[in-house]
Amino acid sequence: MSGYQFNKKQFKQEVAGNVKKLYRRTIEEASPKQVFQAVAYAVKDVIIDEWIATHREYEKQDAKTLYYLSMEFLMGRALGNNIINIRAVKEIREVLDELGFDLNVIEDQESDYALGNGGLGRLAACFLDSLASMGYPAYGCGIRYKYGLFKQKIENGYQVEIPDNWLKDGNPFEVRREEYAALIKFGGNVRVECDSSGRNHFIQENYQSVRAVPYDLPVVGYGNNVVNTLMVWDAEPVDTFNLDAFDKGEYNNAVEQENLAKTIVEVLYPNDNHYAGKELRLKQQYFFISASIQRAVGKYKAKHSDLHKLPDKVVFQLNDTHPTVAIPELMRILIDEEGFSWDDAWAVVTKCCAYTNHTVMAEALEKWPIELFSRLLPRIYQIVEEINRRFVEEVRRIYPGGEDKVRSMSIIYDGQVKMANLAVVGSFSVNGVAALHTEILKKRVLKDFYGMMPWKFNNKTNGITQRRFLLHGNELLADWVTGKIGDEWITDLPYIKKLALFAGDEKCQQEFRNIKYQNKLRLVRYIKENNGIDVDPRSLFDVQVKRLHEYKRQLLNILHVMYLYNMLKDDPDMDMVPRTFIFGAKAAAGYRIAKLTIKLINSVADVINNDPSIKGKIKVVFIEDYRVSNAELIYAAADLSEQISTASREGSGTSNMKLMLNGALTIGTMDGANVEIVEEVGRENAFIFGMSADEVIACETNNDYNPMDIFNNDQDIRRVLMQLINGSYAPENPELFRDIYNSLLNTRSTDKADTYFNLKDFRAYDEAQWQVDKAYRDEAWWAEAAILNVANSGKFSSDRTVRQYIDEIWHLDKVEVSL
Ligand code: 26W
Repeated sequence: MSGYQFNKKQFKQEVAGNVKKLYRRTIEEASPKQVFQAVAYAVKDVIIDEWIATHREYEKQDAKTLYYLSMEFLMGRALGNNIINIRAVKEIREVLDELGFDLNVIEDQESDYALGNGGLGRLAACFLDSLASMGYPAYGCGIRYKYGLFKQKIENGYQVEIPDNWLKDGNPFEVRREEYAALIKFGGNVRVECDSSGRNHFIQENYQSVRAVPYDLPVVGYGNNVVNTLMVWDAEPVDTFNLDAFDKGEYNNAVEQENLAKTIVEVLYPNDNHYAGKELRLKQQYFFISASIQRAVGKYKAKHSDLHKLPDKVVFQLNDTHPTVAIPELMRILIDEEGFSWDDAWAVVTKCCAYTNHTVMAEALEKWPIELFSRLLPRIYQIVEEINRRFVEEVRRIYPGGEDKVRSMSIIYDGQVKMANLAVVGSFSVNGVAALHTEILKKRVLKDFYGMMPWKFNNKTNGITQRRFLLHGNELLADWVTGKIGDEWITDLPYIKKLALFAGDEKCQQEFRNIKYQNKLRLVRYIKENNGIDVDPRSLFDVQVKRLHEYKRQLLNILHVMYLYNMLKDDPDMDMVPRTFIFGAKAAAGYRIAKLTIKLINSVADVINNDPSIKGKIKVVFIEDYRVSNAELIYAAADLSEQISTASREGSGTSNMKLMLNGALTIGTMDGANVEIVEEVGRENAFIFGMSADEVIACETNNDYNPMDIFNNDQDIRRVLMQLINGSYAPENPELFRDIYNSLLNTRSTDKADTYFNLKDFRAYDEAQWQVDKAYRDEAWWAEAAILNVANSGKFSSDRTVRQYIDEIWHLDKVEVSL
């Protein structure tokens, strides 16, 4: 596949040499952390030549380039992935063995690159892996946050957020690219100057500025010599405290500029699916967008003279609305700096930009107050106003008297700048992230836009990279699959379908069960070390790992555990398959009810795990600090995948795919990509329950759900709910979970109760859970279904997703790199 040969001997010398150079120690004296650094630099040496060669090839072919604009890239750790993708796992493991170190231990020394919250950020990382592995020119563009997503500690059952100082030991893989530094301007005012030819010039003055400096990170393709780039921007003050500033008495301004530079890239906002309207966040957005677009335009101009043809060579993908200022920023550059007319600029922008929507949750929609937006970005605001003026004119032309349409589609309305509307108007493509989600966008959330410009709308069902989530995360299963069908699945996941042939074979089922068991032992050890809880590896591992959000319904899961526990208390001999309920979830720091749900899960865990009377039939484990690196351990060990969001709310979900790929069966609602998972694997190999998206939406529209009726009529549910407020799980403070109880019933105010339909879906969920219990007893059936899940996961590779983006949106040129 690739021309290069890994040279073990040279690599070994380099590792030892690096330890000496970096730490003045011999390899025998080095700590695992030091060895990690030394190995990482040695790997970087291998990568760097490919990196240079790749970009030389891109230049030579003048290939069309994707800029994937995203506030978040949840990359996880780099070393293990890079070693896999340069295809040197075996060799490097041997080298380390010979040096007396264990590769796994060395990998564990690296911090996760947690520059993202959850699904959206990890999707961006998977796309970069697929783009490089398929050989397409692409840059990721983001922010080099000094602090990534907080680390989670559980203290007394509560989540405590610890700053994630991921760069404290330095990052061996990054390269600072001083030469691409860009100036970013905030605030001030816009002066209009008319030149002799009657043309207006817009000049921003009295602004504050920061210098954006990119750090490039290598994104290594799998065995193809391609190395792409993730550029993340750092902020630095612009000549602070220069004499000029003092002379002019601008001391304050100089200090403010210095502060701006310090704060702007300080920390990733930990909100997921919730818009908070913070000024600093808008600064972050404009900061990395202006810098990235400047770099893209600069790169284009180095080779081409006519910016009108920019769309032939450049495409910007907007990962949700967070990068939407790209649209007016590119307008600004073309008009103010390049002398374009409005119409010419608009023609270019609307051929370069494409927008992905990830969520229909109303509270996630970004709407900036005009006052804030125009104060921070005065010139950009003028441009947005003009985009809006022209767009509204067009709406009125197409729909005479259609003021309802003007209201719903206006970019500026009700004192706010609506970023989703701007993204749709300024893009040539608008896509959802699963078939159901895209339909909901077309029929509801963006209905009027769909009516007016249906050609823009398309679906791109999400995917995940099998190279990280099977090849790296589950070596045993990966080797087994390769042993059965060969290794084509690594670059062509649908090939894994061949495994279906073996699903019914008893010996294969036994092998599969053994692998699952080994992976469970690995997770049991991790849980023992990190949580101090003893878990029975023979129990059914029932896993729900994802951000904590009410719509994802971790609450439904834990209420059901409480209900099972009640049954066991009533009848300790109740016949059930022993289960370990595994949760992993971070809650946004300001999301009260989500944090309280974490406390509830931990409180329930405390009671149940310490009650000998139930004979260990249920265990509840909350895994602290769920993140990409420990996710890989969890997926590999899972039997059951909980995908139980309120139907219509989950855009796609991606943990559903990762768990399927690792042979877990899904218990879930018909939501997001679950619908397509079931389509692939067959309803008989999953446990589907609950209201459909249409039913949820109808129920909301007609307002005909009263959870109180269920509470009054279902004694089991009533009992569980009463336990939230009678101190069963919080004897020292019986009121502790009152807010959760109220969110389900809302007995006090006129606020709507249980907007996520927990109680309405409870019985159906319980029934599905008993089907799981029954199915798990049939070892052969379960192993067959699990293998069929792996075998039918082919559609959910991000290689497929990226292929569709390329064919239908990006139209990139493939590049071959040989060394
Ligand atoms: C403005 C605050 C904010 C922050 C993050 C709003 C919205 C977000 C993201 C869109 C949240 C997110 O990660 N959404 C998830 O995206 C995944 C990738 O497409 C989907 O699989 C998930 O269903 C969706 O919730």
